Amino acid sequence: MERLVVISNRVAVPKARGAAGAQGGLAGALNAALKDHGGIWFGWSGQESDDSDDTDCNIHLQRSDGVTTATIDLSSRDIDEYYNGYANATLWPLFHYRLDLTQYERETAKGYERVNELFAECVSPLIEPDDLIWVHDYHLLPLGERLRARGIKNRIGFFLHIPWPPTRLFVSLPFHERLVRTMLDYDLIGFQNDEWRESFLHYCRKELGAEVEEATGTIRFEGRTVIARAYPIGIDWDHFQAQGQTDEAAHAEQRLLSSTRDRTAMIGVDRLDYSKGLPERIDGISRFFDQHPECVRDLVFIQIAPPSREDVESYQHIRALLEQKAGQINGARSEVDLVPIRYVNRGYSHAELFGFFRAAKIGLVTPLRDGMNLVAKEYVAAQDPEDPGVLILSRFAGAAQQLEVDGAGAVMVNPYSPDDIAQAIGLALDMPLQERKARYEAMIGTIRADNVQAWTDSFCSDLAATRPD
Ligand code: ADQ
Repeated sequence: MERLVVISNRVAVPKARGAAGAQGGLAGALNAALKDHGGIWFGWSGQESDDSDDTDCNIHLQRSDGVTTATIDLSSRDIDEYYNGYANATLWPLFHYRLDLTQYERETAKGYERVNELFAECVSPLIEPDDLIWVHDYHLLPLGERLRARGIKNRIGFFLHIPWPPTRLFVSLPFHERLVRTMLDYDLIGFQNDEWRESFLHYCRKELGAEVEEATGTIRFEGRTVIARAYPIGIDWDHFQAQGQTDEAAHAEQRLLSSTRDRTAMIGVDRLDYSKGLPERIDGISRFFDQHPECVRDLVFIQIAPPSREDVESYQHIRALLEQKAGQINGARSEVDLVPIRYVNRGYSHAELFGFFRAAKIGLVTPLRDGMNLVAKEYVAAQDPEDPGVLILSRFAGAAQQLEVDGAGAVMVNPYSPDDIAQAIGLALDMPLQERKARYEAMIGTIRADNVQAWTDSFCSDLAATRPD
C-alpha cells in the first residue's frame, strides 16, 4: 500500500479527537486514513508565528498514535488574509450560496495564493516518489498546481468537504477561471455528492470549454485528464459506537434525561456557523410553540453550538443574532420552573454527544446548505434500535441524498420555512414507534456501511488507480 500524504488547512493530533471534532468533521476522518496507510499529515498548526509579516518553512514534526504530523505556524498577516479573509470570508460563503456575505478583496486573494505557495514549498521536500497525495478542502484549491510547478509528479487527489456552487453563482468570483484551471492539475477530485459534482462539471464544460464525460466524470482539458466523482463522507462508526459504550456516554444520557424529566428533549449540535440555519431553526421552534402553546411544558430544545471563526465579522453577527433569538423565545415562554431553549456555547466529547443524542427523541439538523453534515449521521447512529428518535433533516444538507429513502428515513424539511420545521416537529412528536423504527432501519444501513473507513478506502484506491499525465 502506498504511503499517504494528507494536506489540509489544519492538522489535529489523534489524541485530541474530542476537541478536534468541534473544529469540524475532517479530523477524525483523516486520522483513521493515516493510521491505515502510514504517512504524514501536513498543515497549519493553528498557531501564529513570532514574525507578524512573513511565514517561514519551520516544520514541526510529531509522531502520535501511529500518525506523523508536520505543521507550520502562520504569520498574523497570513492568518488574516488567507484564513479569515479569502477562505472564510470569500470562498466559504460563496460555496454555501451566500453571495450577500461574500467579500471580494484583492489583498486576501493574494494572501490565499501566497499561503498555497508556502504550503507547496514546505511540504514538497517531505514527499517521496510513490506517495499518494490527498489535498483537502477549499483552503487549498490551487495547491495541486503549485506542487506540479515544483516538479511533483505523484498522483494527487483533492476532496472538497463543502458544496460546489452552481456556475451562475461561482462566476461572481473574480478570477474564477484561473482558480478552476489550477484544480485541473489534480488527478482525482472528490465531492460529497452528485449535485456538487455536476455543478463542477457544468462549470468546466460551459466556462472552460473542457471536454466532459458526465457518466465517468472525466474532464479533458489542455492535454490533462481529471476524474471528478462523488464520495459521500461517513462517520467513524466503530469509534463512535465504542464511545457510546463508555460510562461517560451513559452518564451524559442520564444527565440529560434527569434534567428534562417527563419532557421530550429535542437536540441540535452544530458549529456556530450561518450555514447551519440556527436562527431559522429557532424561528421554526417558535412557530411550533405559537401553534401549540399546550406543548410548551412538554418539550425542551437543547442547542449545542461552540463558536467558530470568531475573527470573521459574519460569525460575530450570527452569534449575536442567535443569542438574541434564544433570549426572545425564552423571555416570552419561560416559567419559573421551565426554560424552553437551552443554548450552550461549548464543545463536548463524542461520548457525551452520543449520550445526549440517545436521550433526545428528536434530532434537528437544518442547515441552509451543507456539504454533508456528520451530525445527522451521528444522531441516528446513537439511537436505541428498539426505541429510536426521529431525525429532522434539511433537504439542503448533502446527507439528504443518503438519508431520505423512498419517503422513509429522515423527516425532510425546507430549513427556510418555519412552518415546515414546526410541522415536522409535530409529526415527530406524534410518530408511532413502528414508524420511528421503520425510518431508523431505512437509514442505519448506509450510515454503518458507508462509514469513514469506506470513504477513505474508496477515495485512496481510486486515486491509486489514476495515472498522472
Ligand atoms: P462541519 O461544517 O464542521 O464540517 P459536520 O459535518 O456536522 O460539519 O461535522 C461536525 C463534527 O463536529 C461532528 O463530528 C460533530 O460531532 C462535531 N461537533 C459539532 N459540534 C460539536 C460540539 N459542540 N462538541 C463536540 N463536537 C462537535 C465540514 C462540512 C460538512 C462535512 C464535514 C466533513 O461543512 O458538510 O460533513 O466537513 O466532510
